[in-house]
Amino acid sequence: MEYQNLLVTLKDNILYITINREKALNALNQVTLRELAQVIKQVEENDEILGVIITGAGEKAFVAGADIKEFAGFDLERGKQLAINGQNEVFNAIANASKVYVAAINGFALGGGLELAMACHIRIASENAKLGLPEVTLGLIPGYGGTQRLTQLVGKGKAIEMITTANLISAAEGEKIGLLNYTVTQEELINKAEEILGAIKQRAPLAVAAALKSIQAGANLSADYGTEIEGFSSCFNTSDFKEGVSAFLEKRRPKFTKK
Ligand code: DAK
Repeated sequence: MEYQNLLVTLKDNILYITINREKALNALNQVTLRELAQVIKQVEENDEILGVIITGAGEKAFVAGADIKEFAGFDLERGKQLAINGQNEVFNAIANASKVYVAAINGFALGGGLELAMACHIRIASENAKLGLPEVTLGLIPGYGGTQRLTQLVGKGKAIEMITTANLISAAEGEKIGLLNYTVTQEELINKAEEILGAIKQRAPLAVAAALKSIQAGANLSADYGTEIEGFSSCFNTSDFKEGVSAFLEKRRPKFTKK
């Protein structure tokens, strides 16, 4: 099947998904999210697929977040609906999948991009990768599960630091705090993902699926995505959101007014 913003290939029981909007640093717009939802659904239905690798086109970015130019005009209701749809059809659908997804992070993984990587079961990054949740710079909070998944992966203290400072961290730091499984060179990135899936492919698929289901059931028990969606969508009604997005588009520092 042909996609506008994805390259999708099946080889040796592994599905390779490349987000292919290199000029926009592979930012997730609505078309890309819809296409991802379609592919993720097919992964569950296709017995030939035993594992998935998600990466970004080029050597600069995995995904530099949701598409800021697109969501600049959203209001509370639209933001809320899109957050719910995105959570259900893409981010939670990956996390709850019966096959292992590996994020091969080949550069910037920011905002919705890091949230996509965190929805995957395993994360490997190239040494040049930079990771962060810069939403508060835009007057927003993470809206695709980031407040919950980052906390689960790195603990509350580091998650609060990363989300409230909006600071980016290096791949080395990401590995140190448990956000990444491995850091490798750009050349080694896909090989490392294939090596891990190569082992998983030889194991009993039903047992792998049962293990994933059991681990995820525990994670879901301690996650509150509803509060995140409420907090995220309420930000769309603030002047600080409009200012944060305008400042990004005008390439200047934002001036927040707490309104
Ligand atoms: N969206 C749209 N375009 C983006 C983009 C993004 N997230 N990131 C980069 N680009 C575009 C830039 O605008 C630029 O386009 P042109 O100006 O050439 O047209 C091009 O990609 C190259 O970027 P730069 O020129 O900025 O490249 P630099 O090397 O100078 O900087 C950078 C790289 C990654 C540090 C910088 O591009 C950057 O700060 N990007 C934005 C990072 C960011 O704040 N990401 C968004 C986080 S917030 C939602 C649910 C969730 C979310 C939103 C809505 N709903 C349910 C509605 C999530 C929000 C986020 O992800």
